[in-house]
Amino acid sequence: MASVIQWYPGHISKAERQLKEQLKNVDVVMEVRDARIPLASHHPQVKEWIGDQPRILILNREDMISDQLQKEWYGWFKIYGETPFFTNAKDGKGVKALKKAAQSAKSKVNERRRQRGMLPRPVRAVVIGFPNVGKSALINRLLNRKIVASARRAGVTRQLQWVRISKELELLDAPGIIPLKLNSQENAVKLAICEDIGDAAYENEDVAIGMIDLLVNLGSESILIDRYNLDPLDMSGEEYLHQLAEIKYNSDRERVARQLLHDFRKGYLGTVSLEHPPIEEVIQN
Ligand SMILES: Nc1nc2c(ncn2[C@@H]2O[C@H](COP(=O)(O)OP(=O)(O)OP(=O)(O)O)[C@@H](O)[C@H]2O)c(=O)[nH]1
Ligand SMILES: [Mg+2]
Repeated sequence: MASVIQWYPGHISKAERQLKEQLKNVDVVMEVRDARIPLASHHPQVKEWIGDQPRILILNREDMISDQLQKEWYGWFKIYGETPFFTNAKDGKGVKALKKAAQSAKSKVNERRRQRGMLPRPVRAVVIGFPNVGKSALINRLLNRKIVASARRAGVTRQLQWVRISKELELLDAPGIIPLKLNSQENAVKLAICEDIGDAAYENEDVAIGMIDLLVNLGSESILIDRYNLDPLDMSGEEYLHQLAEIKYNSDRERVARQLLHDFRKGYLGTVSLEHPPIEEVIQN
């Protein structure tokens, strides 16, 4: 029986409070999600927090999903009146378009200021999202220099930090914010697979088993067959993990679990998504 995944380190509740206060001072909110799991990496309270404030939706780690799937997500979000920006905060792909979008918020802000007889100022944007989705990396890209810490671990940014170095843009880096309770364990497993929650929250074996089951459910079992030469179709995720451990790792299940997760996270399994736009819902509505 897999243990329940919960992860809510102390710095997050403080950051959430401060973030809500700071939101009053910003012109535009950049909401970053993980392109591999745009739904599971969505914080359900974002809309309530930001109200009518302009928001730019960013699906980062675009390099980790296929071009075809990017098109599908783009179409899906468009149905809901949203325009997602796909970015790779590591190599900068898509960041120019994002700068442009922030720029247009700037002209609006300054038009209002001009009407009130005030001098123009840089646009103020806050970058929010789940932990480890690439918020700080994106800020470094937007500003073209390594100004805030960014690393492969959830919970790197612990405090809100204004970065004011450009005449055009002032950015507020925020710690990853996650709901107090992860109501959907299905989503929690996806977050764990993608390292968008800290590894203290889960057992590698549970998460690796969840990943195998998920890939099979998504019809992506060929990825596993290609990589590990073992077909998961006639077995559960648990059996698959056990068999693979026997064949390759001297029955060391922890080791095979780590390997599976590592291979996915490093992109060795290819551009694999863990979510697809919920098409049935669109057809029904
Ligand atoms: N492959 C890939 N890796 C990325 C991308 N963006 C960020 N990363 C990597 O993801 C890891 C997390 O990046 P951070 O910028 O620290 O993420 P964060 O959202 O600020 O994380 P917290 O501050 O912990 O909430 C780093 O190792 C980045 O190099 C991307 O577009 N593609
Ligand atoms: Mg950060």
